Amino acid sequence: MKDTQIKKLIETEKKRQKKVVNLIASENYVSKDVLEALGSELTNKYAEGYPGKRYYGGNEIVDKIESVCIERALKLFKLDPTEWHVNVQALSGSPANLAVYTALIPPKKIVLPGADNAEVLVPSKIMGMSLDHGGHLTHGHKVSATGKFWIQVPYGLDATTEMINYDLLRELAIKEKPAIIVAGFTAYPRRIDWAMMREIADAAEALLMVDMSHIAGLVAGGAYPAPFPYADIVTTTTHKTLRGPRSALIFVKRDARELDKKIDRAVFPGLQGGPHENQIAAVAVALKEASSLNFKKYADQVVKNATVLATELHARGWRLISGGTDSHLILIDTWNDGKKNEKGAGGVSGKDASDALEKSGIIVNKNAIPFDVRPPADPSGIRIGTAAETTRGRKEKDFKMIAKKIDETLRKVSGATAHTGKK
Ligand code: DSN
Repeated sequence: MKDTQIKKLIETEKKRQKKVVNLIASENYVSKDVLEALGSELTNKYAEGYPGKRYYGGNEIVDKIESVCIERALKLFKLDPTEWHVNVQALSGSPANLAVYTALIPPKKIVLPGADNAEVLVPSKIMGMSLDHGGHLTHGHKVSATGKFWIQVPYGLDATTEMINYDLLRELAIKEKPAIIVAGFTAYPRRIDWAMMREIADAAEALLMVDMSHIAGLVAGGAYPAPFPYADIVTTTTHKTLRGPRSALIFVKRDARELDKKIDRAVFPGLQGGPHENQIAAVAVALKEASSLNFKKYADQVVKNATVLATELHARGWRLISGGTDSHLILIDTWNDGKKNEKGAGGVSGKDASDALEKSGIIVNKNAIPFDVRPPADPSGIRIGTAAETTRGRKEKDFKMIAKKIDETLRKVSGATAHTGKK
C-alpha cells in the first residue's frame, strides 16, 4: 500500500487485535480468504438490481457470485429454495431490520370520516425486547428509526429469573396486537423458545421475525436451536458467531403472501442502491467455511467455553444475569447494587470494569443489565462472549485462566463510580 499513514494504522490495529484477549460478544476474526474476497476488484462494480435483472451492463460474473451466496446461505441453514428466499444485499444488520419493517409493516392509511375523506398514516407496532433487557436498537427503540417511524411495544424479562416470561409476553401481545413480534437479542444469554414465540405471534395475529445475529454461527453449527421452522422472517448479521465480513442476510418464507418480493423491493430500490458485491463474495466464502465439520466443532467449542467461563466466574462470586448461559454470551452484574458480596465480588460499575479489563489486555463492553438503575454510559454490568477467542483456538483450560484474570482485575478496581441510582 502506498498510503503509508493508513498502512501503518492498519498494521497497528492488526497488532492490537493479536495482543488482546477479545471477549466482545459480537466480534470475531475472519479467515484470510474472507479478507481476500472483501478486498477484491468486485468493489469496483455497480450492480443495482438482482441476479439476471440489473440496471448496468457487465454483471455476468457478479450475478454468478451473488447466486452462489444465495445458494450457500439456504444450504447452510438446510432451507428448501422453494420454501425460503434469502436477500443477501442488506449492508448490515440495522438496514436489514429496517428493510423488513419497511416492506412488511408500513404505516396503515386510515381515511378520516368527514366531507373531504382526508387520509392519515398510522404507524404499525413492533413488539421487541427492550434494549435494557437485552434487545437491539432496531427492535423498535426510540432512538432508532425503527422507534421513530414505528411504535415499539417493548417486552422485558422476568424480574426473578431474568429470562423471558412467555405468559406475560403472550398477554401483552394479545392486548397490544403488534404487526410484528421480534424474537432476538444482543445481550440475552439464554435460549429462546422459538415454538412458543410462534404460538404467541399466532395468538396476536402478528408476523414473527427472528433476529439471530448473535447466534447465527451457533445455529449453523447445530449448537443453538434453529428458528426457521417457526419464523416468517429471519434476519442475521454475518460477522458475529458466523465469522464472516460485516454484512447481513434476510431469510423470508416464500408463500402466497409474497413477503419475499416485498422485502427485495424494500432493500433495492427502497433503501439501498448498488449492492457491495465484494462483501457478498466474502459472505459466500464465510458461508462455505461455516458448512464444514470444523465449523461445527467450533460452534460446539464456543458454547463449551462460555459454559466454563460462566461457571468459573460464578464460583468466584460474580452474579451472572439469569445465572448462566446457553450460548456464547454472558452478562455479568459487576455492580451488584454497589456492594461486594460475601465472596468479595461486586461494587464495580460497568464502565470501571470495562476500563480496568482493557488496561489488563481484556476487551469487553459495558452493558446495561435488566432493570438497571445506572445510566447507559456507565451501567451495572459487562457483556462478554467467547466467539472470537474460540476462533483463535482457545479451549476450556484457557477460559479458566481468563476467568481468573477477570476476577483478579475486577477485585483490584477501587473507588467504583458512586451513583445515585437515577438514570
Ligand atoms: N453492536 C452489536 C452488538 O454488539 O451486539 C449489535 O448491533
